[in-house]
Amino acid sequence: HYEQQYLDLMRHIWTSGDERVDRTGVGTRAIFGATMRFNLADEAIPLLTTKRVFWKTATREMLWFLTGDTNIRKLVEQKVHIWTDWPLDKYRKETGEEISRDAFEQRIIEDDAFAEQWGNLGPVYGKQWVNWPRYTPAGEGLYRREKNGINQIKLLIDGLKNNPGSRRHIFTGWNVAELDEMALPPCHKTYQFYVANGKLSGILYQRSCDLGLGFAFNIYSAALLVRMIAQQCDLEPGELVWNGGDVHLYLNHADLVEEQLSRDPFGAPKFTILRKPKSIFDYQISDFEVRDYEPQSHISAPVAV
Ligand code: UFP
Repeated sequence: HYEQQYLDLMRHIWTSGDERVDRTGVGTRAIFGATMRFNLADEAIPLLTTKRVFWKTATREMLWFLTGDTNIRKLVEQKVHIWTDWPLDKYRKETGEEISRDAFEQRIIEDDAFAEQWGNLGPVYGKQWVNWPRYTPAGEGLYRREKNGINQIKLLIDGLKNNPGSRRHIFTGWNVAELDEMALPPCHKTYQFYVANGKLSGILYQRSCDLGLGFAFNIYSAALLVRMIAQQCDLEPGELVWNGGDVHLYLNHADLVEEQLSRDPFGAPKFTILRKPKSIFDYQISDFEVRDYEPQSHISAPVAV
């Protein structure tokens, strides 16, 4: 089963990973460098089956990335809460107000000025993906920042269509000059693509992976992206290769690890795109269907902020 490699990695890290003090102060067990491979042929989709993964939430996030938006408002309006903790934490620290998450999100939805001031995450993924800053010489050694940046996703699709054999099908969120301004520097930081035998394969390089929580989302999202790009380029989906850098389990995820490792993976969920939109930027949540997904129950665990 495709999920076995994930469970094996989880067991390995939990039993023999390095214990490390991490940025969040929670502490982790970690290894450095890991690879997993997932076949995407025949509508296969790497959704974990040993716990429920909220694939619609991940899909909404991916569509939000592709719009270039970096304010949580549009996510919160769709009841996607995955990015709220960072701005909420900042708001509490800077104002001293002990606002609940629900109340904070409500204000983000209702109050334009509040959303503008507190809902921004800085130039995270979407901004870099479709609007990477572009500078042009303005004389006397000065440069001007252009209004429209570089759309890496559009360039990627054009490249795959026009020059499939290229070894430069890459896009990245890791804009070194702007890391300081981001709520969180990109975790799924670099994507590379490869065309052979009418199939599109992708590699995701993830510099930092919370294997208990983040991974389930990240691997599904990467597969979704390969599928959308393949469809746009009239290719079949090939394989998804996942490369992790610092792959870790948080020490307060003991219950999650124990529960998940007691379960056996089961079944083969199928994923279909119901329509071919005119570009990669025109997909809607209703375009995606998951069938035969009968996961075991959701396992909740604390997120380290
Ligand atoms: N993390 C993921 N996947 C993501 C994401 C975050 O696993 O898509 F946004 C986890 C990895 C790490 C933490 O535990 O969040 C980010 O912290 P750091 O920047 O210190 O690596």
